[in-house]
Amino acid sequence: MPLKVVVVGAGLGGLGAAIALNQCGHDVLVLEQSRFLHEVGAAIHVAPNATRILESWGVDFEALQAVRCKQVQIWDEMANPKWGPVITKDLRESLGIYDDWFLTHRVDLHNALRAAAAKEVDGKSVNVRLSSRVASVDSEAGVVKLENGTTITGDLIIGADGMHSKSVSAVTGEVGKKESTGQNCFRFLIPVSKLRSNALTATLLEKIGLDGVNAFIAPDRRILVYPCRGGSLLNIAAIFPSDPSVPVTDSSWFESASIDDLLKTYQRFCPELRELCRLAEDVKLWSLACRCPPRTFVKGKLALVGDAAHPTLPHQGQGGAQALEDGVALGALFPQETTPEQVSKRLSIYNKTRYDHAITVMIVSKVPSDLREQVLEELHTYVPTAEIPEDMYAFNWSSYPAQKALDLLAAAEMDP
Ligand SMILES: Cc1cc2nc3c(=O)[nH]c(=O)nc-3n(C[C@H](O)[C@H](O)[C@H](O)COP(=O)(O)OP(=O)(O)OC[C@H]3O[C@@H](n4cnc5c(N)ncnc54)[C@H](O)[C@@H]3O)c2cc1C
Ligand SMILES: *[C@@H]1O[C@H](CO)[C@@H](O)[C@H](O)[C@H]1NC(C)=O
Ligand SMILES: *[C@@H]1O[C@H](CO)[C@@H](O)[C@H](O)[C@H]1NC(C)=O
Ligand SMILES: CC(=O)N[C@H]1CO[C@H](CO)[C@@H](O)[C@@H]1O
Ligand SMILES: CC(=O)N[C@H]1CO[C@H](CO)[C@@H](O)[C@@H]1O
Repeated sequence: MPLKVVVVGAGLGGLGAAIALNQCGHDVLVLEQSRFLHEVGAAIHVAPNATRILESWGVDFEALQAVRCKQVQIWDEMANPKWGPVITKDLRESLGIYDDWFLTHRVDLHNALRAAAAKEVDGKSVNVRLSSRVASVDSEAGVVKLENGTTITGDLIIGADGMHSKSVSAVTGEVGKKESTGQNCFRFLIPVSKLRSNALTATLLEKIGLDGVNAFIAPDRRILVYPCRGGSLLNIAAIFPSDPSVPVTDSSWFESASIDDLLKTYQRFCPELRELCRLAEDVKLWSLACRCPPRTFVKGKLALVGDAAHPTLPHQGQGGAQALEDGVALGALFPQETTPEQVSKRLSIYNKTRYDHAITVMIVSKVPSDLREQVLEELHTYVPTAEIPEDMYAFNWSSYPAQKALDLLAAAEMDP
């Protein structure tokens, strides 16, 4: 008998878990609050370990309209080279990792996952129900209550409702409080054609190319630039110190900001970068507030995945990748023959597979890479034995969650 799986939230993490569990032969229902009419977001990193997972699920790479990332270049705020290209082909060779490394628009990735979820596997596909907002989850009974009063019962519940998760409270017993990290982020996209027809930004484009990530770094603020959608759009994320007198709010992905504020924030940057800011369209403000992660990812029949479990900030470009890793681990742990009685034990192995790794990436992602020693103490409060990874590329690229889950499962079965 297949398991009845209910997934709360159809973001990247929820769709990923749904695809993995449908491929195992389970009956998967996804409840999504929105109608996907205004799916937003800028570009997103899809690192080698995430592309590996997408490939194993049969996600259509063409549909991602991705740009293959070749390198990361670090510049100062005057657009002078600082450390030269950080990632070259050689580094990939030294890590022995050759899976694709993509830069893609979040909407393209989301659409590609939706298409994969709609594909039938052995006569079954994921059932996604839109306009279905979940009000609460009972983790022990496996009951999800919708805002319209309907209740739905499952053998396995996946809490994939993101940064502002409600299902997390079914695990922790409290509403996750947001804390300021002292940083905010402007996000916007500019058509590359528009940048090419402006003398200042055309010069900048020529310098940085369209095949990688470029970071322009001043001591307390930075601008990150990379292409997506086949190289026709440039994505900009600009991180700067937040105003400590402004209280942390439940900021949404839809909050807007003004070009004037953007220009003021980067007035000390070189004319080419200021021009880039001036050409911005539809600037969004992402308040980089952080929610404390829960002490466990599982309780009763409920497993948290993605930002609900580990609300990850953008410094490592790993938020999306970690959400997909959660899904592939679940897929490895719930083969077709799994019975409802086995769910709780399997979930404790899921927690073991993912907790330390995802929390390490999450905590390290709160600060720029060069400052990661600063978060060691905080990391130790969640993962006492954790070390700050010496090389974040090696750490975040050499993660094989499906294999790890299978190894832990085999060990647990030898020693029940
Ligand atoms: C609109 C949007 C824009 C984003 N833009 C960017 C970006 O530009 N760059 C970046 O790095 N990251 C962005 N992210 C975050 C990024 O997608 C996540 O960090 C990462 O993909 C983890 O995915 P997730 O599935 O855990 O969370 P999310 O992708 O946030 O998905 C959570 C899903 O759950 C749904 N949901 C929430 N509450 C409920 C409820 N009560 N009932 C039912 N459904 C619910 C939401 O509508 C959403 O679809 C964005 C997220 C969203 C939702
Ligand atoms: C409530 O929402 C669910 C999920 O979308 C739907 O199946 C159900 O018919 C709705 N019930 C009512 C009373 O509107
Ligand atoms: C999940 O893992 C964390 C970290 O190892 C641990 O503290 C917690 O107790 C685990 N939860 C369960 C239910 O095993
Ligand atoms: C996607 C990716 O490779 N993420 C990060 C891994 O680690 C390096 C080094 O800290 C980051 O700069 C990458 O962005
Ligand atoms: C989780 C996952 O996809 N793991 C894969 C990571 O990549 C290696 C080799 O590229 C595979 O063997 C793993 O299965």
